[in-house]
Amino acid sequence: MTNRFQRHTITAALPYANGPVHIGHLAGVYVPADIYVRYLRSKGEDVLFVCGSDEHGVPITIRAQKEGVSPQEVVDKYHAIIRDSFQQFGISFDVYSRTSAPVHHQTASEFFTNLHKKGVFEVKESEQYYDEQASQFLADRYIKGTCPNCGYNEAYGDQCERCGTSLSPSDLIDPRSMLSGAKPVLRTTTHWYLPLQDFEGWLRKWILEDHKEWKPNVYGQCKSWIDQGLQARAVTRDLDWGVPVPLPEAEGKVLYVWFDAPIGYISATKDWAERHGKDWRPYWQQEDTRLLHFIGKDNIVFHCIIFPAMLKAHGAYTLPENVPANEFLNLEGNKISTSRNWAVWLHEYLEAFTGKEDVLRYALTANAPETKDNDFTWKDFQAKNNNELVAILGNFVNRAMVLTHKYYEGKLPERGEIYSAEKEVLTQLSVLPGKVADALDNFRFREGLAAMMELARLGNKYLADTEPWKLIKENPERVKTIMNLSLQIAANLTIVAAPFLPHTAEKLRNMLQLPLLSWQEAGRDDLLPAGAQLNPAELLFQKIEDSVVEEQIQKLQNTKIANEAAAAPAGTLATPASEGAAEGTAAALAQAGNAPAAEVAPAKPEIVYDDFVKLDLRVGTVLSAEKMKKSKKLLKLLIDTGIDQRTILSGIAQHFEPEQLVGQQVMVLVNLAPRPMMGEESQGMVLLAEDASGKLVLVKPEAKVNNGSSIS
Ligand code: B3M
Ligand code: ZN
Repeated sequence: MTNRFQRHTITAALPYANGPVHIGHLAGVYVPADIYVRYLRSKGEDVLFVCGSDEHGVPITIRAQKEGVSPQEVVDKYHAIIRDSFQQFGISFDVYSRTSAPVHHQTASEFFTNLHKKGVFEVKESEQYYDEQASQFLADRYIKGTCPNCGYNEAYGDQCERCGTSLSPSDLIDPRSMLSGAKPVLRTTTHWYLPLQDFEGWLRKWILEDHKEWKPNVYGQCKSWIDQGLQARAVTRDLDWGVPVPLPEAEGKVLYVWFDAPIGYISATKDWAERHGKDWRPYWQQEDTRLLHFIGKDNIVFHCIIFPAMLKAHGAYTLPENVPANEFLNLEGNKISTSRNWAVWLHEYLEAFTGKEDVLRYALTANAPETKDNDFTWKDFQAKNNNELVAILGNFVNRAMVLTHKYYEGKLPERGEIYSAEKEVLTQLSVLPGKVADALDNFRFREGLAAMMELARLGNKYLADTEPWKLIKENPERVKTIMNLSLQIAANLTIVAAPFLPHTAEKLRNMLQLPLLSWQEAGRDDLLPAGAQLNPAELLFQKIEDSVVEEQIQKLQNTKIANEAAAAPAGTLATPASEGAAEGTAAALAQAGNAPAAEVAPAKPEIVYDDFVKLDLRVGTVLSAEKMKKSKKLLKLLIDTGIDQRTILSGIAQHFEPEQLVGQQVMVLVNLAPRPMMGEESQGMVLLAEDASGKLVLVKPEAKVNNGSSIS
């Protein structure tokens, strides 16, 4: 980095507040950004780290509609969940704001007005689908119909979730509105467009010539966009959730979410400044500010092309200096998917692995999808914990601490004569922090982490090679040197590990009674003075047993089974997915009664007997049934499964009165992973049959049998 910069404004992509965040988000964006920020702060740089929730856009309105609540309620709920998860993982934002905040509406509105007054926008008419019954234009996601490719009749206007084909609403056979079910009609509407083609020459020079240092994945994507030729993009939408377009002739229109969201970085900065009595302007409007955007690869065009074009058109703002985007993280060999619940959700991890926040930070950084997509597996997670964090870093620190307590009552001994082993250690100690720094300066976080671990390995090896526990009798002077030097390594780790493993570094500082030291101190061999008193040793990491990761693997297995069941278009199972998933699956929405059922569900692909026996199906009796306050669709059932009494939430409220069900025997899938829904947990699924008209009936044993009888 050149020193023409006085401060850094570092942004991390604003997560959509329509669901919780998962490990893919953490690995791709928030952990690398946080490592970088902590590293800069440790060097004493002026850094502002901003983020917040992206609270506009169609997915949020769809979710609200599905849950029967307002969009504001949806974003309030997820904003809090996301903010808390980040905080617990130690993602050290200076501010975590939100785009439904007044400061954002005002900032985005003013930004639009500024560009409008400059005559930047093109205003164009186009034809768009309209729901005459609901008196509303329909976003692509609000239109469903039959996929022209595979015949699936629950395909969305932008994509078929069955075969993955990208669609536009006019491709759908028999399109219907998800608001009213009516056939949508085409109507003329007016929108404001950002003429990206006018910025093409400038973008070509600014990125392709002046920013050749950008990561190859980022540079390559930009080049391909620019080479294909840029086109005007609509920055307004016909929708009633978002920042209203500040023009009298634009009644009923809002700013497109991708127009307002990046402005959210500026609003978040203002939010921070207001709370702390600071000036936000230098962080955005001075040439000596270095602006960096940490994002995932799907956001590259917005941050490298569209937002810079907006900033350039405005004129008062600084442009990003770099956009270190990452590729994607997969999970156990499959793409992470919110709608298929194929994810490790951070709030769930935090519950299952309390106190192990740094373990996930470590595993995700070691496997960060920096240059290509990468895979997260629970086995690898366990191995990284047990074989690296416990066996190397934890073991080294523990041995150094325990021996010092044992031999010297926890007081750091003086160093004596230096042998060749010590010489080597001293050389490495002076070199390794620089290796970490060099990697971090170039956004190579995996390499930085590996160099940090080299320092721990160095210490571990030094103790293993010199065996002070054997020398203590014959050469006690040498042991003093060994323990002193080992603890100097540990002291260095408080600095060098801190960006990666902040909770661990803090624990270590407490053990060593060290304050937070700056990066410039790293590499020194005298961070702890002789005679310094250490606190008692504490274990930094604990082994993770097989059973613990196997439980997580099983949970994913159950998700897979549930997904396969839910993939049936008109579903014969009353799946609770419609309330649990962060986006609606097609099947889930069919359950919600938005679409007519198919005549007969198409056959599913063949399975083997082993697939079938994974399902633990039992006969149970409904003990009680009640409506749920916040949901029109769900009934809360208490079921005696023979094994236990459990709560199952079933999306059948529109088909049964609760009292009809009490006392009935039903068939229950009992080993489906529990799912949280509307503040309750559903522990299984009740089987139902659905006929062509969409009517649901219970699947029951032909004669009364004991609860818990298994079905095979
Ligand atoms: N919310 C998309 C995403 O989470 C979007 C990022 C906005 S950054 C300004 O992938
Ligand atoms: Zn299809």
